[in-house]
Amino acid sequence: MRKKLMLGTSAIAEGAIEAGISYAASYPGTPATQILEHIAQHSDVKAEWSVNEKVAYEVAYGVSLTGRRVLCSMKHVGLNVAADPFMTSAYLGIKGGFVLAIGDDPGAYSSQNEQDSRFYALFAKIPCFEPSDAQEAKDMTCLAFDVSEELELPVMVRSITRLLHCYSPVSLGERRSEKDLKIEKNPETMIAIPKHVIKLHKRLNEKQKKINEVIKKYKLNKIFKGNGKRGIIACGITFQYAMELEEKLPILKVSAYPIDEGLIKSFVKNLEEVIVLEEGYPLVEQITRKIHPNVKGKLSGDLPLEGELGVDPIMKMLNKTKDICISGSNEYLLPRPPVLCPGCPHREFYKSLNEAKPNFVTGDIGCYTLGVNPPLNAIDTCLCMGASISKASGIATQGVSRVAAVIGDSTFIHTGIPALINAVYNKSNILVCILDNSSVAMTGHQPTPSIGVTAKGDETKILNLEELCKACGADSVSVVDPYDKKATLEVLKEGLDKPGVNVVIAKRACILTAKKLKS
Ligand SMILES: Cc1ncc(C[n+]2csc(CCOP(=O)(O)OP(=O)(O)O)c2C)c(N)n1
Repeated sequence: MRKKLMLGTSAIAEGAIEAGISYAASYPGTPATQILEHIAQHSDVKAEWSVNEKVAYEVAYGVSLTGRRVLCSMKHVGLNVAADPFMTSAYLGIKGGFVLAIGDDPGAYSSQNEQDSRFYALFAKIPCFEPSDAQEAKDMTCLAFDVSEELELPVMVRSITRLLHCYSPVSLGERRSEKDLKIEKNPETMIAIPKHVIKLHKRLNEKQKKINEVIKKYKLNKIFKGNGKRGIIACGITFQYAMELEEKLPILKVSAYPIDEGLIKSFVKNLEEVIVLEEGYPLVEQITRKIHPNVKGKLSGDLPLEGELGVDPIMKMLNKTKDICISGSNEYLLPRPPVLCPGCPHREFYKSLNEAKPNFVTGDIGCYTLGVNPPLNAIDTCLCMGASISKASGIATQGVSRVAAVIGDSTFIHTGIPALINAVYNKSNILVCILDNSSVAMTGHQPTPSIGVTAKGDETKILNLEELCKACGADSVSVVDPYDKKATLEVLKEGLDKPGVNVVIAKRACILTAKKLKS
């Protein structure tokens, strides 16, 4: 057995490789990005960066339809984008094992919110595994493929930044062989049209009992005996927090959902106080409150509802002096907020945009969001990926003039293109600025379709953004180098004053990528 020190992301990737996956699809997003990177760079498994999470999910679903195993990974908010195929795929079920690895980000270290994906799994009525360390992340991902095929359902493996971005030792097993290619056709179970939906939903509901049986069979939720009348229900990584406590309290370790209420009942039966630890929203606490009168957690106000939980608030709640300083204790660390790099082309673009004096600037998500910081103060709103152009259109419908939308190249391809078509179709008067730095810089310089390289490093066709915007019907499309201040200012001023949908593509490679290309 090989033992290696690895990141949680790599552990999940290795679990999938060990399970014999034939393909992996993802769209970058912290903390899940390195799952696909590991597969693409450290194995012979075919892998792709899809243009967004919905597409990644659908590509993965297609692979599963061939009877082969597939891993789809994304960050938590990516699942909002993929929610449409995700929800209905549970009704249809899967063929080859389908595992959805989700990276949640309590503490929003690199995200627009702190949503808890366990609720999505319950919403879709599929099983969700939650490892407590990298070894479990590897083992549970591998097991999730067997469970997926046993239940004919996608299985979610939910983990969080703290686990995914930490190194710990992982023992690797033998890699299993790929599944045989097997194409089946059955309209009643493979086509989600209204006349099949009720039957499909019934089938999904009937699987719920089996999900509980499978979770029991693999002993994913376990009771550890301890001393005293105070017990802990610890979900996922919080099991490690519970182990930090000096006294040996009884622990119910939760690693799989939906959680069997009967198990909680038997655990809390002789306890006077139950502490529920979970990273994310108080899901298990809510259930436990129905069962036991004395529950301490986030809903009781004993632990914070927001931010990463970590160990410190638990120690504080229990009146312990031990200060572990995992999270929140910024007094020990100098803050290091992200900033635009020296020489970043985005900064030069914003200087010109500020000079062009737009009335309102709708921002988007990427390195260029950092234009919000002083001294640039260049953005007035930021919501989610792809929203800049549609928000600008909405503002312009109310007669506000000189509205500019700022969006990166990857974000434009992700969800900006439909918004551009919408703006043209609905006769908006807006300026759309695409900041094309030829990479997905924010998440670690992954390639985009506009540079002609795949996740595996192979050459592929190049998407021409200028031609694309013209084909969408933009009234004007200009390409400028943001380092050329005079030309940039000119097209921005013109674009803000002219009616219609005017597009300015500010094109210059990210300073870090450009450096790498030169060396
Ligand atoms: C739905 C969703 N998926 C993924 C992410 C992670 N993410 C943040 S910004 C970004 C793309 C940034 O690339 P680009 O638009 O090219 O801008 P750059 O960072 O290169 O300036 C991604 C993938 C996210 N925040 N939301």
